[in-house]
Amino acid sequence: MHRTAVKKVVRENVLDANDALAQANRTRFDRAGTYVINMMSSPGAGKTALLERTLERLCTELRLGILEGDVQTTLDADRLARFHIPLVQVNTDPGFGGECHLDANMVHSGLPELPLDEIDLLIIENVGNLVCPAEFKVGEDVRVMVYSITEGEEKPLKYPLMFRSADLVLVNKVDLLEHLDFDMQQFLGHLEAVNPGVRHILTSARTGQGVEEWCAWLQQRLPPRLRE
Ligand SMILES: Nc1nc2c(ncn2[C@@H]2O[C@H](COP(=O)(O)OP(=O)(O)O)[C@@H](O)[C@H]2O)c(=O)[nH]1
Ligand SMILES: [Mg+2]
Repeated sequence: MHRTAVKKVVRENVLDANDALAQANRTRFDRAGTYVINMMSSPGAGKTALLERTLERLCTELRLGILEGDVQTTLDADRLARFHIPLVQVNTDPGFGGECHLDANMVHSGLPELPLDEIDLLIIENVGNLVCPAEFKVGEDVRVMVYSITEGEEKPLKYPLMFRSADLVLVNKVDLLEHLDFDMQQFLGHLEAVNPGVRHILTSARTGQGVEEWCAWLQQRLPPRLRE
């Protein structure tokens, strides 16, 4: 077989194996009654900053839990520790070869440290990367992508996978609009081209813009027993 064809088969096998593990995670989440969000973005788009805003808003209303993915360090977990909610850090280096994403097995490895039966909503902050995380299901109910306007208008066209797989796109750092040449209409056109009809919300973790709308979206998606 040609080398490229072999690589393709190996890759498909890896993704099939991951899908089976993701399904096992899913069964576990369902049994515990835990709704799961997979939050993805490039490094620095504002996932942790938006999570801080989200926890400030929802902590008293829902039983939340966080699984933090990073290549190294517990820096993001440390930022969220003040909320005193169940939180686990999964580092992909060295345990998982420094991978640029979380896969179903890595998420599975963090679950023993989370009291799932006591968590209504688990938010997984994936490793920062604009491509890899989108390839791996981890057992989530929905995918939320955070996109920073500092990344430019054309990225949906160049790196379509994550944009295409997102159920919601949080277009973040809009407080910086006046300082950038970012063309919002053009960006939204590109987003629509790769993921027709996908919902987006303009957010700023700095000013809090859009956080209410995002939390409302989130609450709408929850099973009826968890809604306000
Ligand atoms: N101006 C501005 N800065 C932001 C916003 N969101 C995040 N940041 C900053 O962007 C940097 C990366 O944010 P972080 O939450 O760590 O991104 P993550 O890597 O996706 O988790 C930090 O310096 C944040 O303070 C925002 O809405 N507006
Ligand atoms: Mg982060």
